[in-house]
Amino acid sequence: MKCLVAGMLCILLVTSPQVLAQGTDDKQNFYIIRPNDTESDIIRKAANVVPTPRQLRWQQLELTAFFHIGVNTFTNREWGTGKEDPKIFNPSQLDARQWVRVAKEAGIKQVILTAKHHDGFCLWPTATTEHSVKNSPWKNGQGDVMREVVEACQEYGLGVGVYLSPWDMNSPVYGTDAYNDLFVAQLTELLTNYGQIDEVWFDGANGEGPNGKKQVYDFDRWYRHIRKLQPTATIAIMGPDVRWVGTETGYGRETEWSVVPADNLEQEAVAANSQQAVAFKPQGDMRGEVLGSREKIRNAKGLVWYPAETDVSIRPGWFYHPGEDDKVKSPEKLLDIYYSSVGRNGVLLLNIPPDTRGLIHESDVKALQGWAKLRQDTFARNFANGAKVKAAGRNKHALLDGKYDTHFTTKSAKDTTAIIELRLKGEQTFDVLMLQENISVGQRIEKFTFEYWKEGQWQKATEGTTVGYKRLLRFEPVTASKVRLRIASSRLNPTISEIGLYKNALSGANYSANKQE
Ligand code: FUL
Repeated sequence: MKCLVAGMLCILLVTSPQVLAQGTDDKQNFYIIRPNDTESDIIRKAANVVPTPRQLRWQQLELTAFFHIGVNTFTNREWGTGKEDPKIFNPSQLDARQWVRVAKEAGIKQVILTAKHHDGFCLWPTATTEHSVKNSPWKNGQGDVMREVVEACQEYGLGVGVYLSPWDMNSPVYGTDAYNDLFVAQLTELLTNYGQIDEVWFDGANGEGPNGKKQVYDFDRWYRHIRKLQPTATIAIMGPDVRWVGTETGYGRETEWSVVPADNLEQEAVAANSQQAVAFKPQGDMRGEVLGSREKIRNAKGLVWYPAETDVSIRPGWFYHPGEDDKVKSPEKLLDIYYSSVGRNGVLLLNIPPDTRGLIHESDVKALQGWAKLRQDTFARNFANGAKVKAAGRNKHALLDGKYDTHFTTKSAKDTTAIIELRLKGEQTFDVLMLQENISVGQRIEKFTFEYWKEGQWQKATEGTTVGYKRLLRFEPVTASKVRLRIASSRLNPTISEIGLYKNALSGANYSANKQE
């Protein structure tokens, strides 16, 4: 991932974010900050930046998975060399339906296949190179892993994405202009022969090819091509729709803004294209502590919706290694990761690497089942359900109606604080708070406290900064019949779509607090 970081630092030319509407108070996917904008103009603009429909769909997936499989699975390496003989790719029992079923049973909504990793070996019978499954003994060279994954996803109703590594250690044309053409040809095959593709995932690794040369990637051309062939697909990481959270631990930021500075917005292009395709260039190191704070956006030239994806592997490596069968993350660890990724306004991308048989190993299946059970047991019952809501604002019933699209908000845009009091149905015991903002109107909440009534006064159970699409907070178990959420600061009238109170299925000190890795 070091290479990815280096890649993040390089300039990206990004095409086609949508301008959703015009005017100062309208919802847009990005805003240009004008030199005469005051600080409050900037805050107001930030509060009106919204996701595109493809970004909103992606955010609502919450859980996605990676399947890393390829020649590395058979050489027991993490990175190949590009010199591997295709004949080593020979999974004895490859069953993509098992992969997708296991993912689905764990609550995962979309999977991404490593169609080509840095070694250049293609998991589909491409016409662009001989370095593919068609020259492997697997299914006598007649197999197509991409096809099997896509068909399994269609059968089980999951979204499907593709990881096509820009770095290619095998291609003889890598390091020349011809490689950008070859890459476009590979994208064309993957994005036209397999039906709907929902995500295209690029990492930033940019090493040397077989002739010792490095490639200048024509990202702009690739993005335009993807938009043309699969307009609903999100382009992730080295792409305009989704950003890397900045670590591979599975732990996102406590304060996670989906609206971040885009300092090299192409003002001319924006003006020229207004409602259509617009060019802008997110750039810079995305690993910083808080990317979208008031301090960070104060001097921004533009603001863009650019949400975080939190990727981590269920094992120490991204590819399967038999020596790691006993190092699979436990259900408890995966639950902690869930709270710290999905519960921190991110989408989790959990890698589950198939083994040399071409199956998800028993250890991983067991861990995933245990993880799903912990989540089901925890979130089966919302102790706030049936509560009587007291709040000055509009649409109180939306808080507990189970519908993300409806939300509570204060009376006017000027009311940037709120108190929402819930009289629960009798005394309840809980230790998890779940909050959701309706991000289709923007991300606004900056600071909140959650309190419960005990011995004649309000006591603090927990507090937080950003909410975003979903915020989960754990605290010491509380028994109370009256609780309240105090929103102390928001960039515009705050919205809350849903509020939940749960009892963690894992009790004990270890998981009663919000921990960092
Ligand atoms: C990185 C790659 O170098 C790793 O091998 C892995 O595929 C990870 C998800 O992305 O950039």
